[in-house]
Amino acid sequence: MEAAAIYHRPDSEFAYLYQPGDFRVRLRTKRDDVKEVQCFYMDPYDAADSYQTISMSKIADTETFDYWEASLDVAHKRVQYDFKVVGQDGVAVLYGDRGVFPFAPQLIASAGNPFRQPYFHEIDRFKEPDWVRHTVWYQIFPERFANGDVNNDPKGIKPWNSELTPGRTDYYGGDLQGIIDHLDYLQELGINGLYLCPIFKAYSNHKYDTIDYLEVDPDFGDKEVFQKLVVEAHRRGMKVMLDAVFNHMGDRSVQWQDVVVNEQKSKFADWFHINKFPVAFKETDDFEKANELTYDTFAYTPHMPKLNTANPEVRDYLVNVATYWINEFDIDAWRLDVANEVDHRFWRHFADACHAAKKDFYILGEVWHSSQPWLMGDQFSAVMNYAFTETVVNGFVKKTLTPQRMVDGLNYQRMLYQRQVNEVMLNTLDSHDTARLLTVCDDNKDLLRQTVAFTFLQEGEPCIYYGSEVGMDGGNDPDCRKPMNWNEATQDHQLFAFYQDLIKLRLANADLLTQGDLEWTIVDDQRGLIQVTRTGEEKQVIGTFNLGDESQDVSSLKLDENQQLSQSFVGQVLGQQGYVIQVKPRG
Ligand code: ARE
Ligand code: CA
Repeated sequence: MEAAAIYHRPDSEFAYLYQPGDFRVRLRTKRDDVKEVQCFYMDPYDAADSYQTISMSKIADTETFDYWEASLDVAHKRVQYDFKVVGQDGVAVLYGDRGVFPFAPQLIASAGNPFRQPYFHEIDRFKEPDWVRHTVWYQIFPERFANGDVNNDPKGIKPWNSELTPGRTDYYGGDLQGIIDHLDYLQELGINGLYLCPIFKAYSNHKYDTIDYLEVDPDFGDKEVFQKLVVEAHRRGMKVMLDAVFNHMGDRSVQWQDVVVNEQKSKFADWFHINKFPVAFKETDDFEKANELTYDTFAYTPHMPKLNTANPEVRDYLVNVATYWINEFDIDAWRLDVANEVDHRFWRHFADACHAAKKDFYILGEVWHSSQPWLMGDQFSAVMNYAFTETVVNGFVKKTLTPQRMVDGLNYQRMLYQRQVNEVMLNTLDSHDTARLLTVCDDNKDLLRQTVAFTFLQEGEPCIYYGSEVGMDGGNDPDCRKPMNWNEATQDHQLFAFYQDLIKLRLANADLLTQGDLEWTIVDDQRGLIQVTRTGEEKQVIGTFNLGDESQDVSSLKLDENQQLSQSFVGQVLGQQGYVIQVKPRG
């Protein structure tokens, strides 16, 4: 047995309070190397009376690892624990805080060896906002969704055209009133979470170069309209998430302009990361990129000077912005722009202030890679799960991963986080920063439907990027930001119905699809078949997908023919890009 591969770490995704009183321990071992794992645990101050043992179950495996988990019934608020690990070769070791030892019963729980969870503090527990589990998100780029008020149109807007690639500096007049006017449309679609890209006063059409965090951009309307949007959304059972751009400000802000003029003497000199005065840069032919910058920015975009969030003045200013929109407008969540480049201490202050303002507030970080440092319960609730959904796209669409490798990748990422974190991740297959899924699918709508259907069965919440539901396409930014297609004649109504059905299924089984067991009941590279089975208290949702390039006879699976959520499934034959989703009583 590969004892060196055995891994556990206390106070991490390997040992955590899932829910009050439900303490989960995980162990990682080399794939197929271990046949059983037992956990011995007790209260360190009452070992004799509290000693218990439990056998751990294998909950996931990847190409290299097996993952074991158990829920310890811990009556007291402390626990010490160690593991008996038995290899396929019969070798047994005891694994604890001091490493691995040849197993001997008298070693169990001996003074020096067990791991410790010193004391369970509810305040430390990762508390997910439960409402997020019952949400399907819809992302809106406000400038391009709907023009509800021509009086706020910027000068020189282009005619509303959902076919043409917008220019980087084009305006079409989208605004908040336009969103209000289409809340019934969104309610008919069935989504119940609005994720808006930035709406505060800023210079560009994307508003990521903020001028004033405490004003709605006049192109989009004003605070009164925004208040109405929130009220109307809440009336329809929709939550509202805004975009907090705290990594940087726009260079047309009062603060930055003061630095340009007064240099070191400016009272905002320490609000930014300035390396040399005067602040300057050398233009390049790409106006988003500059050379010889004397200050830090987002990417190398001179128009986005990076904020010094370690400065208490900046921290207080931004935390005040965060709580202002919660207290005055009752928003439900913040999406954090470039979240991974802002310091952790700031995010802890920010999170405490948001939760003080609204207990079940949702904090979603934009992080495109593994995000454990932000997801231990003191900063974010979740991240935009790009890493996860890129694995889905690589398996279903780009075929750079076999079904097995894709499942391995999904499991690997699931095991990076505590269970309740995975249950509130935002799973988006495309966004304002990526090409649209239909374009990535090369306009193959069957393939799009199959990929989306699979994503709707995962633990995290799906997010639909505006216009996907009516078949909009688009390449990378800015082509993925074309004005919404409101032309009934060219909207894909079949696709709309597909999304409606999927959203209905998701919300009707939200508890099961977020918290139910997840088992890969079929992963067959030869036939290109994947089946994921989600199991709740009374029901199961079983999704079977054909990722191969041939039809497959699946009669042995006895899939129910008259499943309304299926594609290319006839006579127990599952065609290419076929899928069938069954909901049935627990077997
Ligand atoms: C402009 C150009 C883009 C170019 C970008 C960066 O249009 O083609 O890629 O500059 O040089 C906003 C506007 C963008 C504009 C940008 C700069 O919406 O149109 O893009 O400002 O002026 C990384 C960051 C991630 C960031 C993306 C864009 O990690 O945080 O880059 N996303 C947020 C917002 C954007 C916004 C900004 C940041 C700036 O969502 O809309 O851009 O406030 C890989 C990497 C990721 C990388 C990702 C996308 O996956 O792992 O780290 O994201 O590609 O490039
Ligand atoms: Ca307008």
